[in-house]
Amino acid sequence: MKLSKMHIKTLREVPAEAEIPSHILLLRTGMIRKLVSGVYGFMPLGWRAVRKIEDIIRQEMDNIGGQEIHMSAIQPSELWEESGRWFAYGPELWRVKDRNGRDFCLGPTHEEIFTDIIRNDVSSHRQLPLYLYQIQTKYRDEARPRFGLMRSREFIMKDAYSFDRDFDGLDKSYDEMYEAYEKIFTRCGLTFRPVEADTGAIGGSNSHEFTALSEVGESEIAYCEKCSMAATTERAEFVDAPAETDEMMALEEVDTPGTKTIEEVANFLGIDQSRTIKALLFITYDDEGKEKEYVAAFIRGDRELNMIKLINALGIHEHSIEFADEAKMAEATGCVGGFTGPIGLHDCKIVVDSELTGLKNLCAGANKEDYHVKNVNYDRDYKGDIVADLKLLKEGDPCPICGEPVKHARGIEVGQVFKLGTKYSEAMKATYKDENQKDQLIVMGCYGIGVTRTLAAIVEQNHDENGIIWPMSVAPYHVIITLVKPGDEQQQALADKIYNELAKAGVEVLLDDRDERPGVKFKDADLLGIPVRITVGKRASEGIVEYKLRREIEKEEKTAEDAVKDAIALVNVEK
Ligand code: 9G3
Repeated sequence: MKLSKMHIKTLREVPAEAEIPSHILLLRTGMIRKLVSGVYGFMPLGWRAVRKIEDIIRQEMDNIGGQEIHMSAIQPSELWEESGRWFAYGPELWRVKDRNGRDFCLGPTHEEIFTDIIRNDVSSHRQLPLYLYQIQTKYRDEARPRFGLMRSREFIMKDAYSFDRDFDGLDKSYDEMYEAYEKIFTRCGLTFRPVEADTGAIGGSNSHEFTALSEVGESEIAYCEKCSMAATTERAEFVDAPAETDEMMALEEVDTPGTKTIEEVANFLGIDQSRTIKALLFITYDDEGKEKEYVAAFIRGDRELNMIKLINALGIHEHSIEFADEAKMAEATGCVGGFTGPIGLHDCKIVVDSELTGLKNLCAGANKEDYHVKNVNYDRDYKGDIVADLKLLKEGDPCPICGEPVKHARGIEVGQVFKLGTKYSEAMKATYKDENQKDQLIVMGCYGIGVTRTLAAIVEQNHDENGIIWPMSVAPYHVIITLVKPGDEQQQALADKIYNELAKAGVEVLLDDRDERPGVKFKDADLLGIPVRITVGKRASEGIVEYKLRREIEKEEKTAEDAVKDAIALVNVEK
């Protein structure tokens, strides 16, 4: 392809909203184009890279027997009413109406659609196991789209669904997909970690998130360098401190004026924060968005609350809970902002972190302005409506498996695999007849890859101050020939010769034949990040060119023949 003919618009400057490298670079290279907030189009170079990622995904899905289909992006509300999810999701579900006022959504995911296919088509055990997948545009009306492709409102996802006779079958399918994912992300040139993830509202038994390590990622993972523990911090288990055997002492109310925070009351009473009980106050909403109930969560004073664990303990959706307005809550429950404790609260759901049930003689708020209570003991003085692990595993906390202090890292969630079990087949009556002609529920798994998010993650992990450094496997082109003086006969002839030999060998080559100063061409070659640059300049008359790899500093002069040979060899090894 000749750069003088390519429809490309590189930018020197980008809008201030582009803050992270991938967003900046995908805009500066002209690979993506913003339409509106959270909605991007792909221009020629960008779309070539997206298709490379898709092709890698297709190869690995097909290698494990996946069959590609392509479902509609628009989905009738009836199927979501059957699965019970139509009312479960808030404004993030992009609802639309047709000309007759019928309700649809732009699909954020396709569990209902695939289950509907299967319940109509599968009737015998002989048809299972079955893997169907698609590469499809998805819609989620994010409240705060940001970071370009990282969190957009329209994006491309590969979503696969496995259908098995039983849970053993699901375990096998899950493992096959898991391994296929490792191959996909390795081939895409990503540094990633599969981590245990929260199954959240989608339910099901367990799930893994494939996280591309990156400081700008929104996912936070906890991992142990000593054992194999790796989980999103939302999911990470946290082992309770050992139960204490001290005598329970008598309750004692103490005057603690103005000590609204854990730190203040611990300092005031000269005790460690781990000897206090922290209260966090919430209000929950039902599916119609009406106020449901007040919730008071209690954890050890030096711990942090893990909101996902609280939400899972309450069995509600993420958007059905908010921090309470303490004054309003006080009237209804007797709590006192800054002095709330578990004793004496009423008309409020008490959720207690499991660790507190084993600790003795703690200090808690007295539900009275400027007062705390000492020697509070679970069971004797208060009980929880719900007792569960609510703790957020922080950096340095003990690994739940081996006790070693855990490490934290940030990353970009590029893939997620879930065991769904029979959540959808039960709701939508997707069954098959087993060997004894008995109806059985189909057991499902679902497996997503954020294709456009993967593109952004690759750029996040592969760039320098001059631009992108594409891994060969997903590079929009393998080689760029920088022709210093297009008007010069000898340079033009040599460049054309190299171009044709590379193209004939199946190398994807870009010829920069623009009427631009050499410096601009070199800067653009670095910005676009094409893996191999061959410069045809003043030594063309001697058949000598300059050969440089984008990911290395050094350049070397070699004959045009050697440059062609080396480029073909490198591309064949790395693509
Ligand atoms: C919705 C909206 C947003 C959502 C979902 C539903 C995330 C939703 C989870 C999944 C699970 C898997 C198949 C591929 C892999 C991921 N955000 N999820 O279900 F209505 Cl608005 O999408 N789906």
